[in-house]
Formats: sequence, structure tokens, C-alpha cells
Amino acid sequence: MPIAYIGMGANLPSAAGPPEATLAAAVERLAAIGRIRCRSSLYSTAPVGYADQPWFLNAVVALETELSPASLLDALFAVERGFGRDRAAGIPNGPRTLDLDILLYGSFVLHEANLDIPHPRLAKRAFVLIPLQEMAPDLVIAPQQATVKQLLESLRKELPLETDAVVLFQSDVWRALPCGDNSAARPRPESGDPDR
Ligand code: PH2
Ligand code: MG
Ligand code: MG
Repeated sequence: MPIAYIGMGANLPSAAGPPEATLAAAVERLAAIGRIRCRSSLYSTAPVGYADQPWFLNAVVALETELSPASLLDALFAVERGFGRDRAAGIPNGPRTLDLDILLYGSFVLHEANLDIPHPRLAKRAFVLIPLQEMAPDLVIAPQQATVKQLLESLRKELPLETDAVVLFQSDVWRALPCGDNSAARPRPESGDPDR
């Protein structure tokens, strides 16, 4: 089953609470549309693209899913809406309660009107590369034919200020889950038999 890497971001409170509570609750929703294989740490990040807004919290999760890229995108939009995201009202790159982006979907390369995979700005965004590097430093990104680690090294040279503005965020409600951690393979509580 393909593994999709999903970028998560939030900088406005939702009904679930502040951004860290939103992201923690959103991961629970993602677990219903696939299997969470690993989760990065949470990062506090300076806004990129539109400066006059609160700092974001960002993270990346690896989701093993049977959904096609288009169905996954629909499912992510539904989760965003569940946390109060209103795409019609928002300004581009502006504040939002929850943003879920497909960064990568296995080794797929896809260019459609509403869906570009790998995410077209992935290589320029420290708030994506830094959490992604935590999970998959040696993953090769198709367009650049470079690993996540190499892309981050290039970005640090090109935009050192941006890479500095991604700071580890300690949270009681978010737990990073390394990809090699066996607990990722444990059945979810609702799936019954704990010894399965
Ligand atoms: N998302 C954007 C625009 N700018 N900046 C940060 N730091 N984090 C984000 O998730 C982010 C952003 C558009 O999706
Ligand atoms: Mg985004
Ligand atoms: Mg988005």
C-alpha cells in the first residue's frame, strides 16, 4: 500500500482548541482514512508567503492508505472542514484553522489542475523539509532527484533565515512517532483484540 506524506499546518484556533490541539485531533481523523506509520515532532514556524499572521504549528505524518491521490485529497478536505477550515473565505497563504497537504504519495508524480504531487513548493519550505527530514532523510524527491536531506542543505544555503524560523515545539498533546517504532503497528484501540 502506498505511503503518503501529509503536511499539517495550523495558526488559528479551531473548535478543538489551539493549533496544537487541532493537529493532535486531526491525526486521529487521519487514522480513520489510513494507517499512521510515523509522525514528526511539532514545530513552531514563521509564516511564509504572507507575513502578517500568527506563527504556524507544522508537522508531517506518514499515512499508509488505500485511497487514490484524488480520493485522499477529498478526504483531507473533509477533515479540514471538520476543523472549521473555510476555503472560500480564506486568503491565499493566509491564516487557517487546519491545512492538510499531500506532499508525497509513494513515488507518484502527478500534475493535475487541483493536485500536484510531489507538492510543488516542498523543496523551498523549511517548515515541510525539517519535519520530513526527521522521518525520511534519505527519501528521494523525484523532480529534484535529491534526498530530503540534500534539499534541506540547499535550502539552508539559499534561505538561512527561513530554515532558522522552524523551532521545535514541546507539547503535551502531540507525540512524535519514529518510523521504526513498532507501536505504529499496534492495532488501534477500537480495533479490538490487543494481542492480534
Ligand atoms: N502554509 C501556507 C503558507 N505559509 N507558513 C508556515 N510557516 N507554515 C505553513 O503551513 C504555511 C505557511 C500555505 O499553505
Ligand atoms: Mg499548505
Ligand atoms: Mg493546503
